[in-house]
Amino acid sequence: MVDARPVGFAVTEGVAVIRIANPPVNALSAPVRAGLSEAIAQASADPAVRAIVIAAEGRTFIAGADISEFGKTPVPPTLPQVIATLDACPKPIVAAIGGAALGGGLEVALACHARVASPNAKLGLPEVKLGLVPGAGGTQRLPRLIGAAQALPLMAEGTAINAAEALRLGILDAMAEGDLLAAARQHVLALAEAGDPLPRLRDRWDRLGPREAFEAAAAAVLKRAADHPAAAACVDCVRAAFEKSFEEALTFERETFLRLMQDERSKALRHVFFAERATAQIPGQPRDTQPRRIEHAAVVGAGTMGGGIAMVFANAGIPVTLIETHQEALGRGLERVAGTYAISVQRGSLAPEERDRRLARIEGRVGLEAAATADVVVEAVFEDLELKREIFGSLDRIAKPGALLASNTSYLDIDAIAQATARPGDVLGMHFFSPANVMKLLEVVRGAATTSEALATAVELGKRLGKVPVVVGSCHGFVGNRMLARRSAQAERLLLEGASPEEVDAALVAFGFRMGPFAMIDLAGLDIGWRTRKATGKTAPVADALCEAGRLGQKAGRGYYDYAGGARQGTPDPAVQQLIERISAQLGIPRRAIGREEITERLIFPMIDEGARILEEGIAARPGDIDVVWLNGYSWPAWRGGPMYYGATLGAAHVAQRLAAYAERSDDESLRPSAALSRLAREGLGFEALARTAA
Ligand code: 3H9
Repeated sequence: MVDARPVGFAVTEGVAVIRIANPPVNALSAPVRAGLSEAIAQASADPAVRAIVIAAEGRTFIAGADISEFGKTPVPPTLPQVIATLDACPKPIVAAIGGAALGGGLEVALACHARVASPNAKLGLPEVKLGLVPGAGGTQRLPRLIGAAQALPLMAEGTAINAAEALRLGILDAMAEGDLLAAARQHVLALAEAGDPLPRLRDRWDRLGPREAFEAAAAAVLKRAADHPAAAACVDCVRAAFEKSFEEALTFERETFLRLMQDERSKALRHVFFAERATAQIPGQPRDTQPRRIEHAAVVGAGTMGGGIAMVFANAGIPVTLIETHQEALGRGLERVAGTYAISVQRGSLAPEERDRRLARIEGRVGLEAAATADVVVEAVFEDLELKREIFGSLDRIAKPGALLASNTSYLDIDAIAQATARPGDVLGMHFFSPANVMKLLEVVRGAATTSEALATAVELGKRLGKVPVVVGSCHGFVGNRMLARRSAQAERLLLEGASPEEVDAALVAFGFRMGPFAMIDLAGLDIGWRTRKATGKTAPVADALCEAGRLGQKAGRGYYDYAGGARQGTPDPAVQQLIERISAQLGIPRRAIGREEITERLIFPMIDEGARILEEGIAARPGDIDVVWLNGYSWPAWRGGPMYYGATLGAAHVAQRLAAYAERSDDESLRPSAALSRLAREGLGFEALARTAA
């Protein structure tokens, strides 16, 4: 019979092996903590036990505290209590680390007397990414092991390091090339036999290193993460190691951890953690769906986007054929790719040899016939439905059976594209975001006929490419751009009602975005939106007038702002203000001073409203999926959880009521709350109620 307890205990030849088995990642849930405490007590009391090894089943050692327990009433023993038991144990204990030892997992290992790991181990204190500090002694023990100046950046940035690096830093005592458990047993027996006082990190105040070195590291951390409360709290906790006794510093760390746990920013970051993982579950997908093998890719169109997508494949080790209609266009595309890699080499973020390996995986070819051997073809040509249908019609003839046929369209109808082939089941959207080799988001657009297998293949491929794939339904603009269109329309409208571009931008920066909408459009170029508007018969009076005046953004030296002399930071331009005022007058829109609160709400609330409609139509499966789209594709500030999470914290009723008031005040019917949002407001429901309706 399989032992179902989450902590196993077995003694062989004087060594007790305490083995954690809590799939999928051995998180330190309440039963694990209780089991660990009991096992340590049992091993301490058993005269047959000379030494102890803590090990774990599966691919991870321990992924840390159980994040799903956060915010709930703590169930004893708490992790600090378990670690105190470890610390007080009179017998030597070694952690046998196979796979990830993160957060509380590393804290357990640090409370042991030594650490032995397999080469695939990954160690880190990533709590800061959840808006927290390590809360079970990590801020005190790691500095006492490798020095405060070395330990601080690891926890304040939350980066995980590999076993070789951990060995170099002295976090690990030994690396096990072969049998990890055997190596850990050998190590712990040697400690027992030596009979020396057990090495406890709590006593190693001497290893903290010079205070000045720590303060210099602290200044660097605070400069990089000036507005990150958890990073600043890490600094305070490590500083306590110099100023307080070990016990006092542990109490300070615990209080800080519990205080941050209540912080709205940490709650939002925890939501992000689970939302990102939930996107992997595709609604309606049979559990046993097997993705197809992808060994060779083709990208049609060597423009900026196509070249970027080819780089994404090459970066992930997948050979790719970049296809153009003419040699000149192909040459330009390949040059652009080589130029982008050259910049990375210049900056030191890419080794020249690795650049060469990546470039060797990209083969340029003229003519669609070159797509014949590809397992996946990504079309990335101009946004023209007829052109795309023509290409897919040809691909249907050329591509091998079972090849995934994907379009990188940003807003066109996937079904209309799929119908140009006799294999619509293999057709879907793979919408990359610009720059494709940088942005994490991948909208995987499911057509009416797309098969589960094709969908699973695209999602699996997206992960292999290092992207965050989110499955969305087909509609104009899908999830991200459809919501962005609502924000852009209000940004334009706010200008006409009296706000300046810099006031609109400043409001979104204050909200937490890195850039406002106008600075962003200036960077991307105004012509992109202009072309789309022309193709779809839409207008945006201010943006159109700027384009007609040749103000196409940074690349033209002028857009919403002035970039005279090649400046990267724009300055307000009186000519733009005059142009806006002239259009307001022509359209008869009265101008007034508009406060920051109204600007922010009129930019953000219509997006939340659109998100509600997207859920009701089943275009997104869960509110969290929409959040993941905005977090990874549009730099929504992570500590605000995403638009739907933010909307939920305010409540649908509040958002709907404000939108209705703005619609009245501005005489702008597009601000009226949708039927979907109004229903939630009326019935006091959360956004997930809409997702259930759609399922
Ligand atoms: C902490 O430790 C605080 C302490 O300092 C103090 C305490 C007092 N809890 O990522 P995956 C789930 S804070 C609960 O897809 P991978 C995850 O939701 C913690 N659940 O796998 C998913 O569930 P589902 C510090 C967790 O192989 C499943 O496991 N630690 C946790 O790509 C698979 O996850 C961290 O922040 C957890 N801690 O990557 C580490 N971790 O299948 C967080 C995972 O239902 N974890 N789940 O969707 C990770 O970074 C990755 O999960 C890991 C595996 C690298 C371990």
